[in-house]
Amino acid sequence: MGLHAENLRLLLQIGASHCALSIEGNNSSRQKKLRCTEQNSVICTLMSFRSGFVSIIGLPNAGKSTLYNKLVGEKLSVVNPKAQTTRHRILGIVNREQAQIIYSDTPGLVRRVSNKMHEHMVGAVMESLDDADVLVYLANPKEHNLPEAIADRLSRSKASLVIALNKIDLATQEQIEAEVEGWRKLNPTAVIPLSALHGFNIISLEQLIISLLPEHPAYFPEDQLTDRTDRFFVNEIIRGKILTYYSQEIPYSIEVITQSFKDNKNLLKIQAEVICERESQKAILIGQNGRALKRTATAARQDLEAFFGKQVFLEVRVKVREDWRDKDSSMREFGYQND
Ligand SMILES: Nc1nc2c(ncn2[C@@H]2O[C@H](COP(=O)(O)OP(=O)(O)O)[C@@H](O)[C@H]2O)c(=O)[nH]1
Ligand SMILES: [Mg+2]
Repeated sequence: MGLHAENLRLLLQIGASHCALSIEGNNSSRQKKLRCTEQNSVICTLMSFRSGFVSIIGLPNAGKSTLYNKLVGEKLSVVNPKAQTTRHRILGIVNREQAQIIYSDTPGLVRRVSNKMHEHMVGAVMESLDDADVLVYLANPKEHNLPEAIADRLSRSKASLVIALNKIDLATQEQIEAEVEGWRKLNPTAVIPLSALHGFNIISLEQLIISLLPEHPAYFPEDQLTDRTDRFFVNEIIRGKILTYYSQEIPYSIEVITQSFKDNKNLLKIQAEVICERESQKAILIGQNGRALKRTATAARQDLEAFFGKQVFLEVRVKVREDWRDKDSSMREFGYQND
């Protein structure tokens, strides 16, 4: 395994033959003891560093983005009761003393692929399955089996499978025990009940995940939180507000692009465009006397200020681009390619 000097954690213990340090429980076998010839009679315990990719997958509304934000410790992903809130794969990088965990939030498994954007969303899930060292399948209460497409793909995957039963705050102890037993029959590496919303069992899940990661040096620098740009998060935060404030087809028909992002020390100046598919949608988005858009932009600005930790000046316009969800050119422009 390509262990790199920078990523090794050396524990020096003078005169002792063993140094107890563990990420969790029973991992003494993973500790390698070295005798350092340069330092007379010093025993070094070499603790392996672990790093790898963890994909959170599941049906729409399972709570994947909620869990992802909890694990990453930042609100990187939009959470909303409406299905298909997450459109892209977003990497969230967590650094611990002995490990770097790279989480992927993924779009929910779309049952009916009806446009190019859906194709992209399915592609993003499949890509995250192929890369993963650990797969966390987040199940809803009363869900008893993996979706066929996932089960099929998993049979060919080398990743460890963790079944996480979410929303246990909505279930009784007996129901949870019965569901854990049911899922164990599929022989996953582990089954863990949790509540992403209430932060229950999240630390245990992280410890379990670390124990399943391969020994590997960190993939990303320690100060990097994600693979996405500031502009991407601006788009997502504005889109999140549109999901909240509009109904029916509007949230599914829009895209947001940041036209300009200027960081002037204490003030961020942001100009963004909301792209919709029809004039009628534009009218709804703007609302009477611009009231609907104003409300959306104000809420987005507040979230942007919290996210970036500084004052934000936000300008939002609405534009029509017919059928953008089915055009290759728009797909490329809006970052819907699986690479
Ligand atoms: N009661 C309950 N609701 C949850 C829990 N986790 C997530 N939710 C809710 O489920 C909905 C969908 O969450 P989201 O993270 O967007 O799901 P995703 O589509 O799988 O990414 C939101 O309204 C969340 O607040 C949980 O542990 N308990
Ligand atoms: Mg989501």
